[in-house]
Amino acid sequence: MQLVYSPASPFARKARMLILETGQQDEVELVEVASSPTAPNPQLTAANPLSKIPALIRTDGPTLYDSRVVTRFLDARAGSNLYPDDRIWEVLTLEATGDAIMDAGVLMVYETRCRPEDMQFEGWVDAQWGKIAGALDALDTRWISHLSGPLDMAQISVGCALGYLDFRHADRDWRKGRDSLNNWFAAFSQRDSFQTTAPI
Ligand SMILES: N[C@@H](CCC(=O)N[C@@H](CS)C(=O)NCC(=O)O)C(=O)O
Repeated sequence: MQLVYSPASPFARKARMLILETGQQDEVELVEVASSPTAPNPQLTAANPLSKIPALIRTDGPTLYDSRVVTRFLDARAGSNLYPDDRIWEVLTLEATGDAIMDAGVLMVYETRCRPEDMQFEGWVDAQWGKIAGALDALDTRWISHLSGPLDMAQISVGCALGYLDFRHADRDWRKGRDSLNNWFAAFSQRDSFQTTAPI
């Protein structure tokens, strides 16, 4: 199998962390591409018609895309139970929260990187940050007990989302006023799988 990824992508990082956590690194080759909404990479488009990273090319079935599909497949394949039945709806909702933080954070980057300067809209960028701030507050006040439980895909998603905020939006200071989330992330970010997949 091949995982089409970019080192900066938080969505691909979810899959890369899962691969390391479940010991599948010898079975998934990492194929690096550079792509953007305005300059899609042909190799990526061949794997995923939406030209979005990541995609998992399989030899025995169709290519999978959307990080949540890729991670669910790789988890099932390894039998690693990162989507445990007994708390599946919480895990999926929390994973969706992490993914939505990434979506908004990536869109903020695209606004300045992909749009001509005279078409950029600061109010729209701030509105994306508003979504992120709301999600961070929810994580800080409602989800710490779940985040502190046994490792699951929700924690990996939230960890990758916070790592992306540090990577691209450090100036927004997401930690301010969110001590519980900050403390959780300080411990989570010590994992080898997190450190090995740091964005560049
Ligand atoms: N929902 C998708 C989002 C993936 C995504 O937006 N990836 C970004 C890179 S971080 C991308 O490929 N963007 C290109 C585009 O939007 O055209 C997933 O979870 O895989």
